[in-house]
Amino acid sequence: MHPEKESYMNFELLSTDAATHARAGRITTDHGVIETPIFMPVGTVASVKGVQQRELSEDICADIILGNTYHLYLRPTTSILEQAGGLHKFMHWDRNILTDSGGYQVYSFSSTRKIKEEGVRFKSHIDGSYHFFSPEKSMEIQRSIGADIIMAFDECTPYPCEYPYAKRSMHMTHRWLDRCINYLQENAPKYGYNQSLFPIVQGSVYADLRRASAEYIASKGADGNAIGGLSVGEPAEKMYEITELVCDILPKDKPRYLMGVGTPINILENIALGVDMFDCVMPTRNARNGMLFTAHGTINIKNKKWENDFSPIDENGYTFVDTYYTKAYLRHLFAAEESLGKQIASIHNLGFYLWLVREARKHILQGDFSQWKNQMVRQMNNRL
Ligand code: PRF
Repeated sequence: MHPEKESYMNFELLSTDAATHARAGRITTDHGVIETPIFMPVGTVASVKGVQQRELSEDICADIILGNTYHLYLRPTTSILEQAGGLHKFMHWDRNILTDSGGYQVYSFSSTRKIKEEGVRFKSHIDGSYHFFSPEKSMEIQRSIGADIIMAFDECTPYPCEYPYAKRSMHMTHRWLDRCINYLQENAPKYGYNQSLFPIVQGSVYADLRRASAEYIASKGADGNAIGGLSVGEPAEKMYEITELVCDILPKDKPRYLMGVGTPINILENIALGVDMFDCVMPTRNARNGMLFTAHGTINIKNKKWENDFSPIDENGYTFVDTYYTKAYLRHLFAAEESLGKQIASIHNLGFYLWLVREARKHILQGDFSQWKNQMVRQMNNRL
């Protein structure tokens, strides 16, 4: 699509907050513009659970969603995705897609897995069959899926993790990254548009390992860089400490993606440390359990106290559902176990997350991010 350029992805850094390290920027790919900071709804199996693509684009205003190599490889399989002409066409989503590389999902979903230098052997959580992922295989699958941003194949160490294991694992993740890069040098994208590889910083909670990993990742000159291995059970303060250290080393002129984070408060704190991109299952998973995020705190909509509360779900109205339906109605849907309840709650939560990052961006550009963030963090800590 852009033969004159080796890499089409472009990142413009528009503004950096004076009081924090928060940044407002703009990523442009062959599938459009992503205003940063951004939250990416998770659509593991070519579906953001309970939410239609039209709602994602028109109501929630998502510029980019996330898919998972592990799941898409098992179902619908790469053969089906190739026949469809890639994931964008298969699911009728013409904005951006990012795919995770599979490693992390193998660790969280597969009951048995064996990690070796060559790659990871694992058992499918669907039918128990055995499969093997290597850095090359992950790149090959991600080329067939055809996401705009693809992730390097890494090992996400658990928490806690002994220092020697974390160190060995980090070096293996670096060697795997080189194999991903080599593979992509020899194999062009399949669908005529560019795919940007984001490498992933690892190193558990050890400052010296994180520093070494960030320097190694930075030296690759990728279109964007990710921080993995956090939000795996460590205290939030530890996560912030590591994010700060890593952001200080990663290039300023490239987007930074913190994988699998997090609560609305985690997101604002990490934006303040210089992170531009986030994803998490929390807004959709918690919605399915009846938990709503709002600017004034969280709501358990299943609670009896909402039984006769006929006020709108959320007066702020992030999406149409917030003012279209009442709390009492949504509570009823959960009590009656109607799937519509989960759908409405998912649209609300995603709408809120996307509103939150748009507001953050607005305040960064306006120059009052820090005060706004501190007030939001105080407010969102409540249980309503
Ligand atoms: N690596 C990859 N995906 C991830 C993570 C990681 O470390 C995390 C950690 N929170 C979430 N998703 N590849």
